Amino acid sequence: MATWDQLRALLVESGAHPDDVDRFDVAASRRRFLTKAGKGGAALALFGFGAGAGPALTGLFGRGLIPVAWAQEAQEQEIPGKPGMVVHNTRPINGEFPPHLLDADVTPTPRHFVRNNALVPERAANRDPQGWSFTVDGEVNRPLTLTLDDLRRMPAVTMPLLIECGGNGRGFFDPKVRGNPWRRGAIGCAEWTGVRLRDVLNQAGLRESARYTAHYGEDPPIGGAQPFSRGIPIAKAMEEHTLIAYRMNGRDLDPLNGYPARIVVPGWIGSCSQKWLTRIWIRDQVHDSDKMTGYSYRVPAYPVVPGSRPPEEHMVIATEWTVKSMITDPAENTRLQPGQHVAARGHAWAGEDRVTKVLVSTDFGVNWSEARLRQLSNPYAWYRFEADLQFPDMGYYEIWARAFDDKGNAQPFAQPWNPRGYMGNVVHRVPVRVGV
Ligand SMILES: Nc1nc2c(c(=O)[nH]1)N[C@H]1C(S)=C(S)[C@@H](COP(=O)(O)O)O[C@H]1N2
Ligand SMILES: [Mo]
Repeated sequence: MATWDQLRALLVESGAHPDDVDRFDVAASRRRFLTKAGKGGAALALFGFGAGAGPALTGLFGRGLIPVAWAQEAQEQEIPGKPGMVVHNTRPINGEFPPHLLDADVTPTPRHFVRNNALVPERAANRDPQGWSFTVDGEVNRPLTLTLDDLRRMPAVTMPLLIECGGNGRGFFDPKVRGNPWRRGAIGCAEWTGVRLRDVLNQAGLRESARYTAHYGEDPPIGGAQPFSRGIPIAKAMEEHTLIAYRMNGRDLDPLNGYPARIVVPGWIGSCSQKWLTRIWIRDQVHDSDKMTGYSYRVPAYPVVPGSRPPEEHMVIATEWTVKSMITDPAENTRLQPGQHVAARGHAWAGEDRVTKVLVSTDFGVNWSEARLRQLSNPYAWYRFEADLQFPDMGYYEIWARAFDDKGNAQPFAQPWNPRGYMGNVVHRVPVRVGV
């Protein structure tokens, strides 16, 4: 059996950047390396190449370009309801799908990522709505308790909405930061059905003193942690696209995505979208749970030196996403023939802002052309972009996509760094090989 060090040496010898190899030295994949890879050839196979492909790899593993290994991991672990999910953890469950599996305008439930801080509640696992309700209390005139039937009797809305984990893209942070090394797939745009949160809050009657929400769910914490809880300012809670959802893509919620009901706060980091909802506490101050304070879901108020630790009082709550895009077709590492035309496509989104254009490049950012761009439904669903590309000559290329918003922001080429790896929005680079 090969040791990790032997495999690491082999991959580095084959042209992989040591930092990129180490990025995969996370407990889960390490275990798989040790059990699955008997010798060097197997290690290369894990990275998507046949034995003897060593020399051809040189140059392919530029920094940040090591997606093949990751695609391979997808087959390793099956989570019920989420076939093919790339699983970072099983306790709690955390997993994502690679961009080429997220091409649909509306993300199918089996392809919607899962980000859990705690265990899946038994009620959700059993899909048993008996006895479930949630309360609204705190700075309200009429505290409420609502059952699933109560929710279903209220006016319902249905719309595709983006949920994206604040840590999506963390895997591209350099130096590495702790936390799930999400690549690009901790995002989904499912069609959610539910009631507007503001309808529920209006029913409870917000007091003048109401300032912030505090959300609670019934997922049992692991290892003595506080129950996972975050909140949002009242203005965002009252926004018409902020929902309490009880249907996802026309069905009951998936147990992993919050059955029987969850909050959906589109455009903001996913942690605002409390799953397995049990309580909305209206507060007269900014919510101050563990996950609202310190370095949790907070970013420095100014750009910091990569790897440094800014003082806690310089950290501010992470809220809405900034402009981003993702190429969903072709898949990373697609092989093409010289002269081949490629209809490239993907998604763009911009938190609270509007996407104004997406530029694409096939020559490492030297030349750019504007993709066709369409807003698909509401501003909190992703936009579609498409571009006709051609690769006349053989060689190694990358398709780059860069989205711009109506505030004049664009995606960066190098990921700005923060201590916990939030809000990653570096340009997506899809490697393609033409006749090589
Ligand atoms: N009760 C509860 N709600 C939660 C979480 C959690 O751990 N417990 N995780 C949050 C985080 S960090 C994210 S990114 C989203 C993920 O939603 P999804 O698993 O449906 O994709 O749920 C949020 N809601
Ligand atoms: Mo998240």
